[in-house]
Amino acid sequence: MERTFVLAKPDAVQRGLIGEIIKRLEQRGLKLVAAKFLQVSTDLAEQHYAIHKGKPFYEGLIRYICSAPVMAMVWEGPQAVTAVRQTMGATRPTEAAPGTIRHDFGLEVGRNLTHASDSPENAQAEISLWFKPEEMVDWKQSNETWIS
Ligand code: RTP
Ligand code: MG
Repeated sequence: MERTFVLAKPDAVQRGLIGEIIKRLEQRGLKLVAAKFLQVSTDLAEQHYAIHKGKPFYEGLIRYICSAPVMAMVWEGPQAVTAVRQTMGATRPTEAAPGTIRHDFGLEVGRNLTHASDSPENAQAEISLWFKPEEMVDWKQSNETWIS
C-alpha cells in the first residue's frame, strides 16, 4: 500500500469542487486516511513548493495557494501516487485527458484545481510537512459490511 498527499487548491474550494474531487478519488477505490481544511501560510506554501523557487511562475503560485483555504488530504491505495496523478490529469488543463479533474473543470495552468505528490519519496516528505503523525487515521475499509 502506498500513500500520497493531495490538495484541493483554492480555486477548487472557491468553486465548490471539494466534494467532486473527493468523490472521484473515492470512486477510484482510494482510501482517505487524513484530511484538514486550512488557510495556507506563506511559510508553508514556500516549503511545499521549494522545488519551484526561482521559476517564473513561483511568486504567482505562492500567491495562488495562499489566496483562499485549501483541503489537504492523504489518500492510500496500491500505487496511490500514480493513480491519483492519473485521476488529476496533466499539469496544463488543456493537455489533460478528458475524464480527468484538470480537464473536466479547468483551462488555466495557474488554476489547475489540485496538487498531488509526484513520487513516493515526495509523498512522504509532503505528508510530514502538512500532517502530524497523530492526524493520520488508521482504519479498515470493509466493503462487505457496507455494500449488500
Ligand atoms: P502540482 O505540483 O501542483 O501537483 O502540479 P504538477 O506536479 O502537475 O506541476 P508542477 O510542475 O509541480 O507545478 C506546480 C504548480 O505550479 C503551477 N504552474 N504554473 N504558469 C506556469 O507555467 C505554471 N507551471 C506550473 C501549477 O499550479 C502547477 O500545478
Ligand atoms: Mg508538482
